[in-house]
Amino acid sequence: MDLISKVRNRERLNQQEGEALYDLDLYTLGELADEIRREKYGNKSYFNINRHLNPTNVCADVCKFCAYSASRKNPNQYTLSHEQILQIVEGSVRNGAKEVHIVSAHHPEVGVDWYMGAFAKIREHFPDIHIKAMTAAEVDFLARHYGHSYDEILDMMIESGVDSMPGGGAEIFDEGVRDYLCKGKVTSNQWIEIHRKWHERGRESNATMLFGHVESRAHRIDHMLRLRTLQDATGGFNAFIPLVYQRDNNFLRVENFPSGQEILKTYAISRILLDNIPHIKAYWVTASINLALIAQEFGADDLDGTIEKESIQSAAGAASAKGMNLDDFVAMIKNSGFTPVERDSLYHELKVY
Ligand code: V47
Repeated sequence: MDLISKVRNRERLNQQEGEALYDLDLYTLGELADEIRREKYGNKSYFNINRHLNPTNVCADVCKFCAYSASRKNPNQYTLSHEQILQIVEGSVRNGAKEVHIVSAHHPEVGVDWYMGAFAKIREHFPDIHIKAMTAAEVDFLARHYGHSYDEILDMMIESGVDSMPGGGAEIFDEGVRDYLCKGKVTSNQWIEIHRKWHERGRESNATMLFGHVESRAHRIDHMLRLRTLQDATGGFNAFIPLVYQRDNNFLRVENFPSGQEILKTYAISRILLDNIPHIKAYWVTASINLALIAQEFGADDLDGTIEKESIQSAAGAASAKGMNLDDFVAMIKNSGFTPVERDSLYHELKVY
């Protein structure tokens, strides 16, 4: 059976077939992904009202693509106190945020209690806010550096009030590319093990893929298929988030950046291959808002959120430092022909605009 018929019959594709999807023309691929997206969600596009918070940029690891951590290129170190973190969350809650998305660098001195204490304080003062915190890279770092098992760190997170885990730190699972990008950080198998353990605790998480740097199409497909295998076992992933590499202020030399077509194809292929991960998120921060809006027609059903302040990708050149105004966001989704639906962090619908 040919590839297009296989997709239309909702049959599972393997590595080779996944790679072959890239050879289809953009419109055919978009149509196939859009059929699946509309079957699941019709005209709805999801977003949430959230706040990104990055409590420290002091990092023991060196990832070549990172412009956020304090380094030779960014000598301005900071580490927020719990009081400062609480003040920020208080302001965001006042502005309507229902989720705080907390990702830190790998601080070698503050101790596990600084991380967990921040979550516990937020939980104590704001019992209703959803805390999405700690990438698997942070879990691995805290475990290794401070002498704990993954189980201990994950249980501490739950005791401290963390609700779900973000998808960061996945980068590209291929071991060769990963060694080149971020040797010494959480390995691919460890990233998968940590999410498996989190899901086994009845908790949900997301998964990212950083692409558009030195990886090949085959590496992207391999990355998606490793996630599909874990999802078959646990069902704990809510969303897959392809992150488009941002090039400024870092140590990764890249010759060829992906075209808009290549980015849209990657969204569409993820929708087709990841038949068991419900949501494909076009993270407007790295796709740019215009391409993210178009990605809604290429399989994506989620645009992340208003964010309020963004530090990781904006350090590398993305136009996201100040987040997105809610009214503008809603108007843009409407003008692009979709129905904006505000969701909570676990994708329950809160408001249809
Ligand atoms: O893992 C770092 C990426 C990630 C760059 O779970 C870069 O809902 C592009 O994981 N260009 C952290 N990306 C952010 C993240 C995330 C974002 C939004 C939503 C969710 C979610 C998770 O940022 C890291 C890394 O892959 N990153 N540097 C860069 N130069």
